[in-house]
Amino acid sequence: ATMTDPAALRQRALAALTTARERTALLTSCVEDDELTAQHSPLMSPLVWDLAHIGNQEEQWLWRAVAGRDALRPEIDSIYDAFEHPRATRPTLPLLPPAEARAYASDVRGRVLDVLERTPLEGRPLVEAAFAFGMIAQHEQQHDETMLITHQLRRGPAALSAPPPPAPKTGPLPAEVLVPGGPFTMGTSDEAWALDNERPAHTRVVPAFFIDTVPVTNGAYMAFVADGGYTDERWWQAEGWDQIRRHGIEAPLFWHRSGGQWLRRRFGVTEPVPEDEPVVHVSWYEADAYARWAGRRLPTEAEWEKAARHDPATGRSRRYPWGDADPAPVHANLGQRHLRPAAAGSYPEGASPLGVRQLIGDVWEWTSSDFLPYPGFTAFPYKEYSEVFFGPAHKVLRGGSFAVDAVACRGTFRNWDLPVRRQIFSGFRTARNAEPV
Ligand code: AVJ
Ligand code: FE
Repeated sequence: ATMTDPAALRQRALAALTTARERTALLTSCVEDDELTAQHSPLMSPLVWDLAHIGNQEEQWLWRAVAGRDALRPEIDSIYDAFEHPRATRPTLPLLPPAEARAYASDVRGRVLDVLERTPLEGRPLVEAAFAFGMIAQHEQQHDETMLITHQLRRGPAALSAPPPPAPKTGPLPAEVLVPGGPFTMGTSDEAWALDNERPAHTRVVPAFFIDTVPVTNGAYMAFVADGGYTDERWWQAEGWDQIRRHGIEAPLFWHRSGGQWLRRRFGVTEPVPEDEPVVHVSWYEADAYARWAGRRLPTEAEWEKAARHDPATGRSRRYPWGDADPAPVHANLGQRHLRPAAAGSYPEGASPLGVRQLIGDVWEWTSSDFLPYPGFTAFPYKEYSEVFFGPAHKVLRGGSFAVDAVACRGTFRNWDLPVRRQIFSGFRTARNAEPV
């Protein structure tokens, strides 16, 4: 079945919406209701805000926009408008209490599944109608990642657990991979559920560069810390230096030193920092400082995508590093199946044609690039998804973390955040020029 077959589209939308709701239900039922209304960090919304916001976006885009029906709860739209209320102030809003938020989200979902079944996708602009369902499934999964971040920030005993990722089976890998210079196709014009900022496909010329085979590990990052990386201004951009001084930052978020070793709190459990795992919870400034200390630099966004998608044998850009097949568990650590990144060198079957590993899943990877529109960008379906964030304030992250569902992760997928952010599941890999510039 192809993505132009209405039955396949309907089936795919149903599966994506159902998977997202199962995750949402788990994330909002594994703690007591009082923990859903509490604010665990001023950086995050109360979990119950995310829950009703998920339902409200679904109501606005699928019930109202696609089905053309009247608003169910127009009076709550403004409470769940992310632009009207910054996260820190959301606990002060007249939020729907947990039981009502659950009932609202499930009422919307029941109606939307009915719409999905009855809407003749055939008779509509097929891609647009089908896109709206995919967009809403991705939106819910993005908030499921946001809610997992809230769980990570939450104090107290563990509420969530998952088996560890499988141990890597391969031997030593080369430290870096040479990506040859020349043009490649960046972005997409034909991926059905690609969001506005991933479009359109266009040619980029990227000079030859070397990129790390795997993301930077905790062990490598510890060497930077031990070498006085956080006390040597040489490695830091001014705003990053200012941030670590002001907040007394001396290691990634959630690390602390005890009995001569680094420990880390992860989802309510404290453990020694595992040296072979990709480092996570670092800001763009920390990633940038590490790279400079290592005599390297962050890859640009175009370099990252070329390393992930370019197939030198055919000159084509793949959907994913391993090819065009949708992600399966052998390819990448996605979907909150494991609540941690896998050891560096895992997922040989997810490698790119040139042998770069773990580009998809595990940790979001900071790039050196500002979040900017591609040539020919058009905002849809709303300016607030991407367009209002374009500019030098936000840096691009690529590849997705262990917390991202496959529906919201592609070789072309673009995430962005402020360079000071470190509560997100962010890591990085480094690069260097192959030729003198
Ligand atoms: C693309 C992850 C930056 O969470 O702010 C959720 C996604 N947009 N609701 C975010 C999003 C609207 C967005 N990120
Ligand atoms: Fe949202």
